[in-house]
Amino acid sequence: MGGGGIDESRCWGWLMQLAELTDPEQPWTRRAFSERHAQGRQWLAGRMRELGLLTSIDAAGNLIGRLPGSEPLPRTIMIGSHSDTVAGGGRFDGIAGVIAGLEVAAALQDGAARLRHTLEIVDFLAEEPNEFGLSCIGSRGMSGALDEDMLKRTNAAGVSLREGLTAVGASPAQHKAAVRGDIAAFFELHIEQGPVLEQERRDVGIVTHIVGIRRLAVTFAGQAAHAGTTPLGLRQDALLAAARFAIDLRQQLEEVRESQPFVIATVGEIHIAPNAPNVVPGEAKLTVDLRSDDSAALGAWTDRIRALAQDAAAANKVRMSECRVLSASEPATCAPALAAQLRAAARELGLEQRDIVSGAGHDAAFLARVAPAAMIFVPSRDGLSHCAQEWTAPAALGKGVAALFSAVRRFDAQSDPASGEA
Ligand code: HGY
Ligand code: MN
Ligand code: MN
Repeated sequence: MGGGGIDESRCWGWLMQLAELTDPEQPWTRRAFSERHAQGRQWLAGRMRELGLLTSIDAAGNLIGRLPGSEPLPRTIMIGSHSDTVAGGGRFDGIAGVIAGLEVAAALQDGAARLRHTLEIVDFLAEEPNEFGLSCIGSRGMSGALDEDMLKRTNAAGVSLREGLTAVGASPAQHKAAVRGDIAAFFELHIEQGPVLEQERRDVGIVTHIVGIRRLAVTFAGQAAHAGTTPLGLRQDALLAAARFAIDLRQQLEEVRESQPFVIATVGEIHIAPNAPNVVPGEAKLTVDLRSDDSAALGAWTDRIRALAQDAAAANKVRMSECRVLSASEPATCAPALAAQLRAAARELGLEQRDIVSGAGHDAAFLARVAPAAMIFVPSRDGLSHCAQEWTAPAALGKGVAALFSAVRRFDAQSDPASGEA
């Protein structure tokens, strides 16, 4: 057994079992809407049922395990995260939080205990960017942030998100039925995906804010031409414009590196056409991932990115033919009362803790639109995430799960039906 009433080795064993359900040629990969992801969900639903949870898929495609409480309280305590991964991601991003929920349910059962509230463990659908160009699809659905235009989005094969949702057992025609108003508290355990907790030798991070994210599609339109016969002065090289843009963007981010609000951006995806060794690139399409803990900064930097792209295009005699917002999530503030429960739990367990802002996006940012939401981070070795090297030691995970378990029981015991909190 681990500290704090949880079973560290059971929790670790479950996590490794689910992590092993990966595309074998690219560990660790379980992409949303894939057969592999469906396998992972079957595995999760099996563990939920073994723990006596009633399993269902809601109208937005979220897998939910539900354990009625000991009292007929109207609202639910929810623990969740996501089981989909980026391509070639790690074994912890997302599933650590879903498995943590399973471990809370199992630890309650070990002690023949029940919460007063109904407990729900959730695997949110498609938290990571995916073939439909939209992240956090399930938590958008649960928080009323999924709309008809999004459902019309199609993947490269022309399949609509509406069809994709139907294929995973959701009911997109009734997706508004997924919107919740009965969640008393939402807790998400997640790996930090950054270096701070490890560097400061902290056991857990209590999240105060979660960044908002905007993903922008930027296209440079030049002219494909022969690599041997087109003089430099006559080229309209789209890749050169994209490279100029990426360097100028990085330069501007360096200038605000130490100031507030927090702003960061990344060009992590680029496609050039015709992408041939003996052809000057005629087109470059890239995605900019822009983040800030301040809404106004997200708007201002969207304008700055557009201006930088236009300048880079002009400097290379090409056009910026597109600068479009692909997806957007607003910055979120975690519920102070729940964060206080997590801090008290960590203190009670003698854990080293600190408050932390999340530079990663999470389902909790959407849940915070409809419920008090809180997050607890466990350290990531070398701060690495979204790669195969992602690692959190069993004991480190166990400390976070123990703090989560304690905070959930604290909230459950203290929330008062009369106050409307329950
Ligand atoms: O990109 C993110 O921050 C998260 O991993 N989806
Ligand atoms: Mn991720
Ligand atoms: Mn994640």
